Amino acid sequence: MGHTIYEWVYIGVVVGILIWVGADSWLVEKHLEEIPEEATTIRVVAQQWFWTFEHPDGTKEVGELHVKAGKAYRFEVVSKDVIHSFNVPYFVMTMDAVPGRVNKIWFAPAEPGEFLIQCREYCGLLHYQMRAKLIVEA
Ligand SMILES: [Cu+2]
Repeated sequence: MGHTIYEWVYIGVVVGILIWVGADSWLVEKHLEEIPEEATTIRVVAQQWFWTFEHPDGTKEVGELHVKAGKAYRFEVVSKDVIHSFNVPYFVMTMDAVPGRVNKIWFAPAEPGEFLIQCREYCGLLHYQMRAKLIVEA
């Protein structure tokens, strides 16, 4: 009893669909994770219990981050003490801040506005106060 031609066609169609869906999701993921060349790098420093943001020109902001709408930003997320997590709920952006490591994530806000930045990893007594404000300027 061998396989009939119909069984081989069926197997071929199923395998084809799996390859197509797999390739498509791979492309979407690549697009989401690939940081644009022109993105401005901002260093995000987490420590108990506040955020510091360092711009390319050396200026630092504590508890506030000013960016411009319509531009792309690459965040290099680091920690000075324990594990934290950089989280901007509005942009569904989360990246762990791990001592000794530089984790990267990017975004490109389209519209001006003010948004919450918070720590999403319990990091000690005042974890709940570890917040900052993201200000997207026009
Ligand atoms: Cu924290």
